[in-house]
Amino acid sequence: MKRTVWLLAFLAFFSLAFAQQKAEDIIKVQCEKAPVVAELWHGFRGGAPRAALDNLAVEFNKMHEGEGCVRPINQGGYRDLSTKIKAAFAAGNLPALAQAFENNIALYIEADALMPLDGVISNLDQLNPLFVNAVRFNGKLYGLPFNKSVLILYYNRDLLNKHGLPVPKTLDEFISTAKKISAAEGQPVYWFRPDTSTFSYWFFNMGGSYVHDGKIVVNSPEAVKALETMVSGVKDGWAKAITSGYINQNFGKGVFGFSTDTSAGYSYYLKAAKFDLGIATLPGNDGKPGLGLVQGTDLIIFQDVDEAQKKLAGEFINFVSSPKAQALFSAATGYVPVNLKAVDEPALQDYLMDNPDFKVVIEQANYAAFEPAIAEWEQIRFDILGQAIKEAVLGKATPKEALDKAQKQVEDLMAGRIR
Ligand code: FGO
Repeated sequence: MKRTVWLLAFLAFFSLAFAQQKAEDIIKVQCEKAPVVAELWHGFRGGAPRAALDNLAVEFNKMHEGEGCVRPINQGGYRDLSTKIKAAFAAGNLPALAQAFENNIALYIEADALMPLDGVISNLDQLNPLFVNAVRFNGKLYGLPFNKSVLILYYNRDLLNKHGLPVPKTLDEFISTAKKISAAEGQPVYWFRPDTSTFSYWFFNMGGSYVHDGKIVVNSPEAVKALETMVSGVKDGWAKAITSGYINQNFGKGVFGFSTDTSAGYSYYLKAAKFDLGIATLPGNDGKPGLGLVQGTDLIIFQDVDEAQKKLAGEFINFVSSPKAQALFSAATGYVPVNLKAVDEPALQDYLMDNPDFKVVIEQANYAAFEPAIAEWEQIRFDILGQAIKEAVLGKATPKEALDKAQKQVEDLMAGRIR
């Protein structure tokens, strides 16, 4: 029995790696013959997102044989990607296409590096207006929402059944359910990464906002309360901070009950879970789902490449945002279909029939929240706010102390005093 499981796991892994290699090899051949090559720098290290992106490129290149090819190139994780793009500004070797968060777009606009996409995106009126709005800066479009995720609730259905408890619908119910099960199991069952993404769940749903009177504020009363909830969860034994790797990489190291994590983790969670994995809209307030942070990226086109590459890049963004491409990409990965017509596609209809849970991702996208789209935000969310969250969760400072210090750093940064 054990051997069979191992064999199956090995075969599944091998076939994925093999499929990935195959798509990459096909693209290599496609691009060797192509008169125009548009590079697409991305932050997908592997797994279903990378395979799905490569598959889209293979299909696009087939349709444009003799004309040109798009070549996805992984640059590490998302932050490595933005670091490499900043270096490419100086080196003058920018790609035609890249993934970017909205705050990256704000920064690249300051460098006058981006091609406006008004008149380029042919599917515009089919795209989710929330996502489109987020890529509009000073009235102009600078990105194509591509792989946009939303925070959802992941839960262990076996564990809830064992304890005879329903899926929590409100913040209070969430905490009391996590407390009850944790007490009965003798260990914390709400798992979270002590970072800005998890923090955003508690922060937004406790009424928090990062912008007050045009200023970035990370130490508001709501922020302190959100961080105190995470810290007290750990102290009171109902929450566990996962300090290394993704949550799905930690299954097997204790009893997993819940997490509030990106919908793009769905394929990874499904693969890793040895329990009946459930997903639900986030516990919220007043009978409504909670607000879920939107993550994932948009596709951008850099100005400083030749016209033939820009034209091909424009065709690529239209291809990947079509209803069919979005249906396939979403079903394979857990990203929200950015094209509202994708749900009518047979590929997504079939997927929803087999996986009715997936409706959750589509429903949660109606309760979405964004972080500020300002050029400094990436540094703030990782090096300032992210550090403060870690310090407080690891007990090195109280939530208030950590966030007050972070606020001072934010103000120094915004005043141009630190880099
Ligand atoms: C990730 C990061 C940002 C910004 C948010 C920003 C930069 C967060 C968060 C920091 O595409 P999403 O939803 O999910 C990612 C997807 C592809 O890699 O799959 C998720 N994944 C991957 C492997 C795995 O084992 N499990 C799994 O869930 C992966 O998270 O993006 C969410 C996680 C983080 O990267 O640690 O977006 N994020 N805002 N990053 N640079 N800048 O402004």
